[in-house]
Amino acid sequence: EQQLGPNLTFYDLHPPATDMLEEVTRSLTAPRPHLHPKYFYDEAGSRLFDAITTTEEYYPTRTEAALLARYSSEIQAQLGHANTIAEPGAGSCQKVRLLLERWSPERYMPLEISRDCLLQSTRQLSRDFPEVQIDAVCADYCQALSLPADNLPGGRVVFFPGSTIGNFDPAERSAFLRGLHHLAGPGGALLIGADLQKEASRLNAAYNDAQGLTAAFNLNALHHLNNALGCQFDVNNMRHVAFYNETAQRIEMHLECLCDQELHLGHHQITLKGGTRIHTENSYKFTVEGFTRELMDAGFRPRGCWTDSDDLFSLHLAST
Ligand code: AVI
Repeated sequence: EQQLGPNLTFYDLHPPATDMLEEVTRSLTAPRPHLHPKYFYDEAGSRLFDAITTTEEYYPTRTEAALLARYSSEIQAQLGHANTIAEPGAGSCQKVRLLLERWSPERYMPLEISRDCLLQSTRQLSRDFPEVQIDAVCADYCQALSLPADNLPGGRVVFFPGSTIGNFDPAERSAFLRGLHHLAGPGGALLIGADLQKEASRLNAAYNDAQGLTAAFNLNALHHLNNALGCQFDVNNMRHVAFYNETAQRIEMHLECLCDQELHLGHHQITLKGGTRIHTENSYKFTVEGFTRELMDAGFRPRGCWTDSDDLFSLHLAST
């Protein structure tokens, strides 16, 4: 525990370093080659993601922001007094600013695996919100979710925006929602964003923007692996593929090899044949009823749901 400013405390839970080489080797040599979406987010990837959120086609971020701006007081009324806002995977801590302004909580607890990102964003935040105590926790998701749930009066509001929940597969998702229930603690609540099912054309456009930012974001995972592991992906001969899988109700992103790719993974050399697809992300899309059911299955009591007039995106409030 380190005091970094009058209202900024830093807690380092020392997230365990994963063996990236081992993990990537295993997933690229699997019968269906895949990569975990976390590999999108090196520095360049995080910048590309921010750029995606400003494109015309990618509606989730701005639609959710508009919902938060429009309904923040209604949500607060449902909540009672929100003493603490906890945010797993807080990243740049941008989205929470509106809630800090409007709800004036006593404490904000961002949980983030990237130490640099956490330090940078909370230093600025603590200056902008001198009246909010910021407890910055460097931890990975799993550690974060098993933190001791102290009984703060009025409970804790867990904020999980962006429909990041859609990037978890169904089994992981239900375990993760249970983890969020634990993190919120007794008398706590969850405010979570979930992207909604809609016409395939709209979804396909959102993941195939005309500027090619989503393609660059997907391909950047390979630059990341080249830089970190020296894999020698020939990125110019890989192609971004994204489509809505209606049966599974999810966007799938893949990277397709346009020719054979000879990869160096530590002491091993592997070949991915031309035409092979590496599955890099799923982004599940929900119905209000379906997502409400998932919240209930994780032990939450639904308190409210807000959607935009085009039913693009939903914000759900649930109590523990
Ligand atoms: C972070 N996550 C919610 C984004 C999504 O839409 O699933 C990641 C993303 N992938 C492509 N574009 C954006």
